[in-house]
Amino acid sequence: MKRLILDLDQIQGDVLEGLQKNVEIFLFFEIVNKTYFKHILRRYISDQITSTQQVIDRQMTIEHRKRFDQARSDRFQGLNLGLTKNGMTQLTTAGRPTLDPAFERGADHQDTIAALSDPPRSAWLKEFLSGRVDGVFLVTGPDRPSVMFHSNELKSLLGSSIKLVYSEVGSARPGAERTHEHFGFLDNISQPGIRGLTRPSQARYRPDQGLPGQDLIWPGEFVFGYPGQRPDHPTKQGRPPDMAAPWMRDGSFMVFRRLEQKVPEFRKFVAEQAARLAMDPQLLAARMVGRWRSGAPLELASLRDDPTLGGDNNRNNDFEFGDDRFQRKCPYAAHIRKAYPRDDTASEAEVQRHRIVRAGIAFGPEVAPGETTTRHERGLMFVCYQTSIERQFEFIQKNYANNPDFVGGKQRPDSSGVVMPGFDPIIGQASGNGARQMDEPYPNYPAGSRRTTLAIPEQFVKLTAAAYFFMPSITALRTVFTS
Ligand code: N7H
Repeated sequence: MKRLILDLDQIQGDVLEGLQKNVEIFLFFEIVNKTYFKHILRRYISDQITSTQQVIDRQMTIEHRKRFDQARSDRFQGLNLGLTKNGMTQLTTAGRPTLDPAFERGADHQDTIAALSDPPRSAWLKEFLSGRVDGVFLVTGPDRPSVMFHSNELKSLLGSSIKLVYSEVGSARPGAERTHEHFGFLDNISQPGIRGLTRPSQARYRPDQGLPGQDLIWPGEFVFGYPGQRPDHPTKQGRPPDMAAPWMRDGSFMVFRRLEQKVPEFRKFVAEQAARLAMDPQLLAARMVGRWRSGAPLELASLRDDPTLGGDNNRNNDFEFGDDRFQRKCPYAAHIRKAYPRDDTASEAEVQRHRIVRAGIAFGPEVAPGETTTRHERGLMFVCYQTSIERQFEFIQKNYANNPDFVGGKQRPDSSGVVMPGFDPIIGQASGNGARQMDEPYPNYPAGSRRTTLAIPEQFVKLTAAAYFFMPSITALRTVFTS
């Protein structure tokens, strides 16, 4: 078989590996002078775009320093650029082909909002809607001053060629919460492994996995120009995704969603509902997510947190759901079981066609003392990459998280009927902001048959802005979009 070689110098660095980011500023802009913008992009910016190869080299430096206990901190700057359909139209003089239908519709289209049960645009951030978003610069770095410095430099370079529509700074949470999102859970544990990039940690015994439990996925699911998954087989090579133009090669679609998290409200809800159900609040929160705050998965630690397991990359993702037939260990509706059901449906091959690479970052301050209802906006700048927005991100949101019938066809252990799992309690949305519920918040593990339901009257994760971007290859940025 021909060796699969990814052009890592061409693929933007955030797409497969994620730019190194303690802090990241998102600059959403409108192009006001396209000739000037193209000139600056070609002359000064395209050479500064961070590639996947650079991200990998930097990661090696970081790991090398860690291994030899060298104290020097790394000060890597990152820069990536995404364009919306409007931005692409602005920059392609001779017209452009039609791309992915979801991309062409856009995240703010009425049909997209209706299909995803998103809040209406009237409930989105006013600043985000204050202009046409043509593109986004992602500027990343080790701390806020350096990211602000580079983003100010970039803005002055771009001068009057753009109008800044909206910007937001994301940053890792402080201290021990550094790698945790605002509800308190360890994040960024499970990502698809990428064939041709992710090295199998046990090549001999598990050639189709990166870290244990991390299934390898064909790169065409995330980057154009490479083989994708085969619809009828979980590991065999499939066709590359269709490209409307050759310049799509090494590019990827990015979904951006600004998701506000109502942290005090979430904590209060969990405490009250745990008291009602006579269970440990930490266990209830874990059953909503599918992992404990430490990252330990319920499939491997069903009743008690196991922080050593949570922090062990060789074990914390090494599980399936199919053998947990009656949701005794992890509810069918738990966020990670909904978002990536692994082997729990009739076709694992099909599930593997709905994967995404996530690259988000937290935003907003810590909960202040005495903040019992949200006073300061905080949440997740959610970012994910794929080659089909419809089949990947939108499918997960619509057909899994928002669909109370998914996963379908599961029986109760006493054969008393079919289970209705309910909504993903973290990101699921009911149409018209309707009420949601999930099945089995209380664990029947290892045995038992207590039937419980969690009614979730409010949304703890609220969409406040969204957009779809194309992340072109570095050569496409230097040529097609700047000539
Ligand atoms: Fe989710 N959370 O803190 O509860 N997510 N997520 N997510 N998410 C994951 O395994 C969270 C969101 C996925 O491979 C973890 O890396 C929050 C959206 C997928 O097993 C935690 C928000 C979508 C996975 C959270 C949010 C997804 C995943 C466990 C919003 C897509 C991997 C850490 C504020 C539509 C599943 C980990 C796997 C994991 C949380 C958003 C999808 C803790 C708070 C919008 C595919």
